[in-house]
Amino acid sequence: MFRKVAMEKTLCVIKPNSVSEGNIGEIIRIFEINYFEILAMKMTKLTKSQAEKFYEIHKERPFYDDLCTFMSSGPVVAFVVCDDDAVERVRKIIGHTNPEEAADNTIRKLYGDNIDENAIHASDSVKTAQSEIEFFFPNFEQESFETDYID
Ligand code: FUP
Repeated sequence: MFRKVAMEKTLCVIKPNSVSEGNIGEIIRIFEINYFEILAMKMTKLTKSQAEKFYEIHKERPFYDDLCTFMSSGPVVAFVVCDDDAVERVRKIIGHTNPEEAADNTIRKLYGDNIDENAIHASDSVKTAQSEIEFFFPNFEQESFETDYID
């Protein structure tokens, strides 16, 4: 039975501040205890131009250059999670963009340093998730073991 195929997927990126502060494990654990299934994961260091491409949608915003410099300043951990309603549920557990405004126990509240270095990225829609998964995992649909997942 191919139960996982129809489930919603989203992309998360543990940002360089969380990696350098030693919070990868704690953050992943939050996804596990919330019953998300992790389908793919990779540590990588983005070049500045890769970060610019990933955040292209923000290119007119005043923080764009600093954001891209930060996102290319050290390794990140990108991963794909799936669940019913994954995009919405993940946005809820990561919390508000600004850690100061984030709800208690959200990832950004727990591990974000400030609005610029807010610990984690997560896709904001199903459509964005598709292109962001493709960005970090270009062969995801072909290679993912989800297609032969046996329940
Ligand atoms: P979010 O979807 O919660 O990640 O928030 P946005 O799409 O509004 O912003 C994308 C990223 O830009 C944030 F995660 C962090 C960065 N940002 C800043 O660096 N400064 C700001 O004032 C706002 C956002």
